[in-house]
Amino acid sequence: MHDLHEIDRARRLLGSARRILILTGAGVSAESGVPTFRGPEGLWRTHRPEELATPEAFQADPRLVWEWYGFRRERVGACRPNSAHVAIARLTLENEDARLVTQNVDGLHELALEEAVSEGLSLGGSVSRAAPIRLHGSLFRTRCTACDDRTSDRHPVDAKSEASLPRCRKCGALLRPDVVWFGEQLDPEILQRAMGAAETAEVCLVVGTSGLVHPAASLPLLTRESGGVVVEVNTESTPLTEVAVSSIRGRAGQVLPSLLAVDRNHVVD
Ligand code: BJW
Ligand code: ZN
Repeated sequence: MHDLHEIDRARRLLGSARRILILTGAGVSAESGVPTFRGPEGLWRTHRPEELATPEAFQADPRLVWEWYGFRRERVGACRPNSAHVAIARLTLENEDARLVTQNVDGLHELALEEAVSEGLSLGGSVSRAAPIRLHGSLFRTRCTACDDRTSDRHPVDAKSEASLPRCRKCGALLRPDVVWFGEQLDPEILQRAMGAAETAEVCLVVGTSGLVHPAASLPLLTRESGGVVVEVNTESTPLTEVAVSSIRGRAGQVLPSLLAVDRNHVVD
């Protein structure tokens, strides 16, 4: 059971802030049925994600890597946003100074946002501002290995042989998932936006990330160096626990709805 006193303290911190940055990782989607990366359930067959999510792995065996992404596309395609995604979507729609930065490639934040908007929850704020800043790309997009053409792509992947792998419509070269692998640079414009949000945030709320992968894991440190505070929600402690003023042990889907049901009376406009 999570500590109600700690949740209350964190809720007051969030309630008195306007500029809020929410940084999410795989743990926010765990209750939707999306496997996290680290830990036993992150294993796919006998492979660790660290061995597959690299340009070297793709170069050595594109079929194997595409098979893994095909499996994940199928699995994630059957998942629904959970109450954490919904609470975050509401906050970013209601508070125009809130920003969401995600490391996730599963598209569940986007889906929660679309659903909140179609339920009439947009309170006049811009929906594109509420859209997540995606640090590591998307499972449902591809990029050409030759001409760099990017498209959205929700098709099942035929990874029976190298000849059946997805190919570029423009130049015929092999496509790759449009995600950021280890050792690859993040899109500089996207990283700049995320760093700007981290620097100006009064509170950085970090949800369900191991805090091991950089530069994502450096964003809360940037908030702290700029005079803001860090609040963490995670089932375990992480390297970010020690920089957080408040760290709540619990599941995102259980904690976030009460944490973000912010009493707007606390807010000084
Ligand atoms: C729950 C829960 C529930 C469970 N509720 N919580 C500085 C220092 C050291 C190294 C580096 C550095 N800067 C750069 C590097 C190198 C490298 C890096 O960080 N290495 C470290 C691992 C050592 N970084 C990079 O290479 C990055 N590129 C870069 O910096 O370019 C310049 C450069 C290159 C080389 C050297 C130096 C500079 C790119 C990183 C790209 C990461 N890509 C992946 C794959 C994306 C595509 C895909 O999905 O296939 O991104 S790897 C994988 O890890 C994925 C994730 O987004 C990312 C983070 O994982 P996350 O979200 O934290 O998930 P988990 O599973 O680890 O944790 C889940 C957490 O949730 C746990 O804590 C649970 O307890 C918790 N949880 N259920 C709440 N219900
Ligand atoms: Zn091409």
